[in-house]
Amino acid sequence: MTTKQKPLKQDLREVREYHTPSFGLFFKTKKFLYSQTSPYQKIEVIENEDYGRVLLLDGLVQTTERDEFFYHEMLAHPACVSHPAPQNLLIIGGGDGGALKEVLRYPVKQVSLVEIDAQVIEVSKEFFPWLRPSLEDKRTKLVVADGNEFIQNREEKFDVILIDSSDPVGPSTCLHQSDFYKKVRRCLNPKGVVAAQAGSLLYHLEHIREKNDFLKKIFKVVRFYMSPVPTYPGGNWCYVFLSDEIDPLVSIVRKPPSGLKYYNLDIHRAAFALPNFLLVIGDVPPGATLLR
Ligand code: AG3
Repeated sequence: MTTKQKPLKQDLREVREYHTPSFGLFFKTKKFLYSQTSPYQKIEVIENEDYGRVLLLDGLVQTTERDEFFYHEMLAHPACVSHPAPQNLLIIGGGDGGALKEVLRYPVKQVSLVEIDAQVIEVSKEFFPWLRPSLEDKRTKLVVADGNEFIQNREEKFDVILIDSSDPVGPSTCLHQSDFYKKVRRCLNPKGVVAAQAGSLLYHLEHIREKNDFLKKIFKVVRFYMSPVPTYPGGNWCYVFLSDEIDPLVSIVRKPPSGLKYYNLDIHRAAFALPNFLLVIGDVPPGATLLR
């Protein structure tokens, strides 16, 4: 080129998440809305032509306006429809408010949301204004604290606990370990249920296997399930349902709330069907036919 190359304009910049050193996801940024480093992590919000507002923490996509419902509905509803009467709920992580929005669709008494990073909550209120009402709902109790410390020696018991952590690296590491889940179990009511995000089917398989091993020593019911999440690594995401009394494939005690975009009871049942390479980690769900 003979002419001097022009600097890239703001609206042509890209944000990338590398899923492996040679593969990843990029968003062209229509607008760069926010970028700051909190005491815990780098927080970024961009706007993309197709996916709308996107929240990234330390360069990892947490949620996008377009596909957040795949993840948040699948984290919240399998647990909520399986519990006879969820009144007192706890969300660990999830400061963006996406999972909170889903559980507030039920007639619950209180939801404590424990987020380590106050700045994530503030950023969400400002740049994801549709999540603001949930974060400000009178049933919501926002606690800025380390989730792991919050449940340490806690007397309060919960009906539903959701673990909406980030990947098993950085500030979230301890939320993927055995000691943490032992504390979670202590905070559960007898019929209590837990749903936790468990990582990418493709990239976190070792973590998933490890988790299955230690979780089985802590909870009587350990059921992994899956859903697509188009912007998360691998495109398919794993969750785990935990309880001592409730099996999500047997106890569906109520209809899901209306107005959901992804979750319904057929999806609920189907989500617990695992591909062969994952089946080894779990019991075969009732009704599943094994051809080998
Ligand atoms: N929590 C799970 C995000 C994991 C995404 N990982 C990644 N992009 N590498 C999301 C919090 C949203 N409430």
